[in-house]
Amino acid sequence: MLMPILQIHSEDMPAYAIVCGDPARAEKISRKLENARELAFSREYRTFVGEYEGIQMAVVSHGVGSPGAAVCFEELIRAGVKTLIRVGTAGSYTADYPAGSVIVSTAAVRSDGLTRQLVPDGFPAVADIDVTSALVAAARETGSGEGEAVSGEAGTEAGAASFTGVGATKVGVGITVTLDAFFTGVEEIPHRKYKQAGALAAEMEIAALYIVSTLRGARAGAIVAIDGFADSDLAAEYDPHTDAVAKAVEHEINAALRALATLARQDQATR
Ligand code: R1X
Repeated sequence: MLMPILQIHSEDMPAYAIVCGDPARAEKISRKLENARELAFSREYRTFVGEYEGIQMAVVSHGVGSPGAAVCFEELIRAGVKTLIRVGTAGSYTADYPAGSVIVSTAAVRSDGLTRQLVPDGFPAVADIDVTSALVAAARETGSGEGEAVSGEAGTEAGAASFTGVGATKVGVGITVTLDAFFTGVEEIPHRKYKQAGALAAEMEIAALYIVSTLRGARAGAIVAIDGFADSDLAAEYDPHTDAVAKAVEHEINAALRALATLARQDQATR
């Protein structure tokens, strides 16, 4: 069956997918797959399939923002994808996780418009527990390249966690916030409250991923590379094109690939 917006056929789709915002990043991730091939590049949605550690998986870009990303998640699940991991970028709420860190999102604050049109107020946007466990383990074991794993303690601020990773990459685990607005207008976004309540970072698509996956019976998780500060008190000049961010992106990609392969092997063992 042809998915009308992604322009992919369900017959070509594996059960596992990595999703990311940027079509160029999807291509970059696909280069880590064996026998990678591009299935379609329709609007912002670029789809590759290939194998990682012998596991068939897809890599698909979903663009910026929840409504467009939700279209991608819906069509992927309709096409047969059952496990999705988002690999993204986010602004941090805490100096404990500066640019160059990575954070695994356990749940997302639904500060978006899209999910309000899908589920009632108060319905939680939560990650799947098995996907999250696999992601946390993989993020702590993996690095941006060759290197030795290190570990340490992050600060004591609410939501902060112990970290491990390769080199200077910190791995946080906690709640993220999904917003619609990237650039601010005249309305205030309650960054300070999110931060005080213990959220670690803000981005623009995870709530949509968790809600659509919950609604449609798929499982999902997400990992983000920190590329600056979301909170205006901490805001430095936004520059996502630094070596530290590139290293964190590489780290999260490696972690997501490893986690997805682990989950697939667990599924094979329990079938
Ligand atoms: O999720 C956010 C969005 O997709 C993070 O980065 C993008 C905007 O640059």
